[in-house]
Amino acid sequence: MVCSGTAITIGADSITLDGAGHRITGDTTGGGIENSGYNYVTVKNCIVTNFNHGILFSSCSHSTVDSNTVSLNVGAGNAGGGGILFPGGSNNSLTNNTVNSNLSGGIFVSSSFSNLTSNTANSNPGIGIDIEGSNNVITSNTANSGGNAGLKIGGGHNNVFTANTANFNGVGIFLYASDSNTLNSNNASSNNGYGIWLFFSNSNIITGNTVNSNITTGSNGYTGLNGDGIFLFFDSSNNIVGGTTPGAGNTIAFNGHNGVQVVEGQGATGNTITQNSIFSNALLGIDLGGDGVTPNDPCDADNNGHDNQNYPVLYFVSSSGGMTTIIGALNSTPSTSFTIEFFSNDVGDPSTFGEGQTFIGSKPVTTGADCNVTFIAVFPVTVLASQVVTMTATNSSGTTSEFSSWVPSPPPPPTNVNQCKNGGWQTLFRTNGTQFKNQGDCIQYVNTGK
Ligand SMILES: [Ca+2]
Ligand SMILES: [Ca+2]
Ligand SMILES: [Ca+2]
Repeated sequence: MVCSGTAITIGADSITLDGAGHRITGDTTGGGIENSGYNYVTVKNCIVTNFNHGILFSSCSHSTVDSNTVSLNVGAGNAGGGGILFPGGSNNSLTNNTVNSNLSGGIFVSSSFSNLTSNTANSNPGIGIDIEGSNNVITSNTANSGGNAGLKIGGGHNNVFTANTANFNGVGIFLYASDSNTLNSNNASSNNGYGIWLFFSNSNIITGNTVNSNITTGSNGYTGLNGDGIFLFFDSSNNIVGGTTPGAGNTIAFNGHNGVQVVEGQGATGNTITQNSIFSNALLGIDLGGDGVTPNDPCDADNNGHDNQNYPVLYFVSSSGGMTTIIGALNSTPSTSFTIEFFSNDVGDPSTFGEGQTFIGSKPVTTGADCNVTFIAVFPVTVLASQVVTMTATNSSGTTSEFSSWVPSPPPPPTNVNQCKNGGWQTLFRTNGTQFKNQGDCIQYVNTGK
């Protein structure tokens, strides 16, 4: 039977509608199942197709939509959801639904304190799953092959996304004006624009995700995007990509542009990129400003407002007996503490600047009044002769630099004996990276060049 207009309207609290696998089909007008304001309602095991919108729960709470198939609904209206829509309300549960091929989108939720678990929202020309509420828990859903974002958070805060899959969309996961959300262990790969895109979004935590092979092909959704793995855009501040606990690092590889791009906009700051595995991306591992390698400037004077944090400079790497020694330096804001992170890479990036494949360790350093600090870091790991080492610097407000060059550049030689007398020249290195034994050797070097 084909229904004209809305097929089923819920008219009381605490109703359970079990469709037992039966199908209701519309004539592209109205809703399949509608509930406006009744609570503790359950709708399950229904097949709902060819309406304007499939299942619409407006301002409902403590309600459940479970194990329905909601497809081929054609409404072009309401923000991102022609399939299942939950505008308003709270404490709802959407589980095990299949919501494919609805014209304007799969699932739209502006409820709060709700959970979405194990839903599938594939091949929707609009957004797969659109969350515009706060304090929701979104776990183990799949939103693939859509024409827009697979998962979107729009103006939603404190949501937790875990183990969701968003592949083959225009963008995998898109946060717009959304703060303090957590994205953990999701797969945002093989999308056509970006894997994860933050736009005007702050204080989000992005850990343990797989963000691979996002490459622009121009074939769907957001055309003109560049294929970055993770793109922090337009004043997105104080976000954390990665983390210091086991498993917190993201894998960000084989993307068609940069691994992570940060465009600071009008004063964004404090985006931390830590302990990830970033490799084999077409351009840089981290690009601040979207302009390729941003050169270091003396004392990092460009750091204010733009956060072009200077990167470390590699002097020397030696690995033997299961121990690796890395010597380098940082020139940045004076008398400031930083964390240097060290990575090994199977391949040196063709730019000679880096990516960061395998995290080796980190070391805190503090610059002197002259803006400089030289450091020696020793880690109980082996770096093969065929591998290269790169570094990042993160300042005390959490802003991470681009990766260093993997090509060692020897430190400048001492030029007068006072540099030796003042505690040594830097940390007493010759230009070939070998260490002076003592200050007498340094003075001899100044006097003889040997
Ligand atoms: Ca690269
Ligand atoms: Ca740059
Ligand atoms: Ca700088």
